[in-house]
Amino acid sequence: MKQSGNTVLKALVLRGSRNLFTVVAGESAAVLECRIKGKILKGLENYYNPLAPGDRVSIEPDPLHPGTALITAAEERCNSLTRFNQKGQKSQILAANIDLAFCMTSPLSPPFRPRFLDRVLVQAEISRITPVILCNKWDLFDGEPDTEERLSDYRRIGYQVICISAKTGFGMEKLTSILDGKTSALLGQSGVGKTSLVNALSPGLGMKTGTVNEKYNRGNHTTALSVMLKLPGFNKTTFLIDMPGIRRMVPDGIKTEDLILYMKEFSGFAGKCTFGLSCSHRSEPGCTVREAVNKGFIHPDRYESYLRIGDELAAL
Ligand SMILES: Nc1nc2c(ncn2[C@@H]2O[C@H](COP(=O)(O)OP(=O)(O)O)[C@@H](O)[C@H]2O)c(=O)[nH]1
Ligand SMILES: [Mg+2]
Ligand SMILES: [Zn+2]
Repeated sequence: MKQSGNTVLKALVLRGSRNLFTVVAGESAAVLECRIKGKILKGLENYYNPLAPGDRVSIEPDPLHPGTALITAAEERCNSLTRFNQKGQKSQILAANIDLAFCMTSPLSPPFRPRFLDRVLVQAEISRITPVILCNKWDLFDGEPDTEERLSDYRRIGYQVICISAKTGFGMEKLTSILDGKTSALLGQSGVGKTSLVNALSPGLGMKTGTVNEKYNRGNHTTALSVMLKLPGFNKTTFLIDMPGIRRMVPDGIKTEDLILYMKEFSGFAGKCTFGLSCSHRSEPGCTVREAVNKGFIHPDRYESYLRIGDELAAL
């Protein structure tokens, strides 16, 4: 295709900051460094970052500078995983066009944090991306009953939970069978082992991993940008997006009153309370959500997450 004398190619964004992107293009799978032509992409002006790994774009290779190109347009996305960027007060795109969101935690080092998991699950639901809970570092699991109980509750409400160890290979067969042929994003706090998992799945890539900061028992932020990788040895449409550790996952794209719709076991109660859709599920009489908590259908910790995420949404 010719356009104003320049060759236009289709490309896939592998990584990017706010103005410099790495893409892979064409049959030759050439990797090119790109900037956006005219600096702004139509339709994406209101995002914190215009493009993310997984985005599909049109590019014009720069004949004067081999290995570089200009991005001229972005294709419409099937979906995008976003979060609210508080600094920029805008939606930040973490990944685009993905099939699975692996919500990654660890039982220890860093400690199991279901509260964080709930936020990531809500965001995946908002984005209409199937979440799968991955509990890595299972080799460190000490049998803590609270962790077992929470993981089994996530299974009960309908999430797939896979316990793995990037270190020993435990659980990897199950994981590889579900990610084969798909584009998946790895979401989780720093130090849970996202990059280690990428390396375990494709040893040749040798991505840099961090050591868990002993003092705070938190990881250092080793991966500064999200990066999309093609996994060798799998179906050729298998990609993984390794993301930087997310410290704060502020929900993006919903109103406070709609939060209930994005929490799996809560959603069936929407509109069923005495005060109908105007119930905040906090103190109103005849609240079916609080009744479900009392009856054990909704886990008290999930209800606590609901309250906290709701407070945060209301304060945005
Ligand atoms: N024991 C154990 N340690 C792991 C496992 N996976 C990763 N680690 C360690 O956890 C630390 C953080 O890993 P990294 O992959 O950088 O985490 P990321 O921040 O989520 O990308 C490194 O010291 C890894 O060696 C695991 O399955 N078991
Ligand atoms: Mg990492
Ligand atoms: Zn209610």
